[in-house]
Amino acid sequence: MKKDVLEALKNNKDVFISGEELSKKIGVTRTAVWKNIKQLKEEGYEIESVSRKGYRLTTEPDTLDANVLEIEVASKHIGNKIYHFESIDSTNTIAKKLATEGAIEGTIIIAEEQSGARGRLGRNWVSPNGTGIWMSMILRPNIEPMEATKITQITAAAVALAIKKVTGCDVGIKWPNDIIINKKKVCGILTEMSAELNCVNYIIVGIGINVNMNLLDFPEEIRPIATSIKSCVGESVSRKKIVTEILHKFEELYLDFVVHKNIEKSMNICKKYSVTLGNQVKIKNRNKEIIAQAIDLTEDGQLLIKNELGEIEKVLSGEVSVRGLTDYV
Ligand code: BT5
Repeated sequence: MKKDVLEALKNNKDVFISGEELSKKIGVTRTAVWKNIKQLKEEGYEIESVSRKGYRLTTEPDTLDANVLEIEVASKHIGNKIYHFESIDSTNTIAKKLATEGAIEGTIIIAEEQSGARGRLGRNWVSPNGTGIWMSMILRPNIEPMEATKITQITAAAVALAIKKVTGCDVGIKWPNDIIINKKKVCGILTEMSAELNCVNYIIVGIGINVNMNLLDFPEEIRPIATSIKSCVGESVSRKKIVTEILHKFEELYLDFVVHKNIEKSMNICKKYSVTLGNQVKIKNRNKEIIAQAIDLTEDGQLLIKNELGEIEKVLSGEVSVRGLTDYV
């Protein structure tokens, strides 16, 4: 019911709506409306109340509360169901559990803080409380397991566009799973999958974005390579706006791919924002390290490189560092 009160206030932003109107709209007593308004105020909503005029929502807190996000995202697909946690080990782990239990495509898991967040290859992902976006999406695309790399590219494209639109920051995509601002990593994407030989059961896409932390908030070991949106903008930015924009953009590009089999739009965005293409890269795979020139992305989301012998090779995965970025060692 709190969600209904909030939705009605948000739909009438900047104008007053009377307690009577609210109670009729939602189908509850005026006392119940008042109690919910009181609760919303305690949660940080600034709601003006004037006798004979009613209530008016003036300021909203930057909460990632599931009710609020569901209203904001207002999608029947990506974001149709949102779970919000104060603190959990990893949104990807919870997402996997929910997917195994049958959660539908588009379910989102989001947390204020993660205690055991993962990067690729079991690496650690720093996720402090309240300052970032730590979320996972459950997807059930009807694609071949080999195509999962495309989902990472679609996500990178959606995140880059969303950050650019909400903040105006100059973003770059470092193939395959990083978003870069000012040569440093602002976001990492972790795509995990459960599949049979020829079909995907589910894919979990984890997205970690440093939003409102100051550089000194990062542990010393990642300070040289990590940045936040706040450091770019100069002030705090609404996480809710960024999440909403990501989910909208992702839904558009993802449906283009799974329904219309069109990946071109996403790949063009990945190419346009790429900080990898045209640069010298170092690729580490198991014990091998090669230096090459990154020249293109394939339709499948793989990287095309020209090695030192002038031969063209396809890179499917692996550690890629790009000359000019802070993690190039
Ligand atoms: C990634 O791995 O970049 C994928 C990160 C995905 C995190 C999200 S958060 C929500 C969801 N739930 C999870 O448990 N995970 C996902 P990789 O490319 O392997 O990069 C990991 C490396 O990035 C680490 O070894 C550090 O060097 C660096 N790193 C760790 N935390 C960082 C941070 N907050 N910002 C920038 N760099 C970081």
